[in-house]
Amino acid sequence: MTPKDLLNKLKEKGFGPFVEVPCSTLAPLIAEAEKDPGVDVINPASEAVAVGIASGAYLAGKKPVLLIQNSGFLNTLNSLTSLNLIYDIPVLFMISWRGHGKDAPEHEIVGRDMEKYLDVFNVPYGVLDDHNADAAIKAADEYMTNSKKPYALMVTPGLLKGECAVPESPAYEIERKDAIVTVKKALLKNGYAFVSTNGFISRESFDAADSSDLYMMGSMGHALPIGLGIARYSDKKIAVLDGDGAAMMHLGAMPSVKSLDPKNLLHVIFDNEVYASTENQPTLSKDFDLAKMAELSGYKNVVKVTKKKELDGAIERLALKEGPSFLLIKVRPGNSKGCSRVSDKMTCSEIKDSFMRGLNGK
Ligand SMILES: Cc1ncc(C[n+]2csc(CCOP(=O)(O)OP(=O)(O)O)c2C)c(N)n1
Repeated sequence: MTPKDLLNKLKEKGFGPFVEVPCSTLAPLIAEAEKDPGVDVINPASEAVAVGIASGAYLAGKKPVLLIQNSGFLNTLNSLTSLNLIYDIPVLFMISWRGHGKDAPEHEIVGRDMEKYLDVFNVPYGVLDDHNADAAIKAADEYMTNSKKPYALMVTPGLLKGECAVPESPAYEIERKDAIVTVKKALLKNGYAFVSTNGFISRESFDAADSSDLYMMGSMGHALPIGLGIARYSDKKIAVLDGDGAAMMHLGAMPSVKSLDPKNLLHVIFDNEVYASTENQPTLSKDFDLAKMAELSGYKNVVKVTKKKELDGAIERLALKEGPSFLLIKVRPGNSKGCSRVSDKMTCSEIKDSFMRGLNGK
């Protein structure tokens, strides 16, 4: 099925706006919607926010569609159960079914039990294939009109084929991989332990130096909270390597820095203003200064760099300072080629064991 056909069928039934938090499986449909001037695309920072915006759009008379990954469906469950299902607010969940068949370990559990989750939360669903889009969308529309409850359309990996448009690159000169290499080199020398966010940041970090880091595969947006927990109970210096999209997904973590005041924490965000790992859809950081957020959140040292020549000195200085410290590095979109998933080399449990041995010395 082409993403354009699918989008047109949804438009014909009056669906929109399209509220998206990306998954690479849905990337061609998101790209198609982004370039259609007749479609309103909204890019909130998390699926939990997305379901709120979509619900508001319904209240104002729209027929909203959520475009989200199944891991992100789990981020919507509070609103689903305590808003949509009890106030009768229908939104169409279009959910990528990662973990349907062989996939990366972070998708295994949610993928295997996806139908059970939908059943348990009383969300009827259809699984899109190459031929059933008309019937599936009609069934969704009728159910939502009659019951005023949410409905889900599942999209399996590989179903949607097409271009994933890349927005114009910001003119930043630093490549994310080069920044990761520079940061890791300086911090390893100073005895830091690392927690790195999911997606290509962990892959590139593993490729840069195969140290005993907590390379996250899933739980997007939780690198900082994990780092805060470690920093509070460890004497080691802790570096959190984060993405702008991931950090903003759970931005509510940052004010905890003020109350916990971890002297041994350095939070580094590689800010490319997009979700590079899922084909460069825009995040909100183009117009939201994460360094200002860090200042408000009580980090003691806050530094922002946009130029290669500033990065070396900035990281060398921050490595030695008492924290909590924050470094925002503006980098170019895109991913370096040939970096394999860390989980192709180690199981998640092995990653954790290796990290704990490095941290605790046993
Ligand atoms: C809850 C959840 N929603 C969506 C995804 C899909 N996903 C994986 S990596 C990623 C992008 C990460 O973007 P960012 O943190 O900005 O780092 P970048 O890849 O741009 O360096 C997304 C959206 C996910 N893993 N989990």
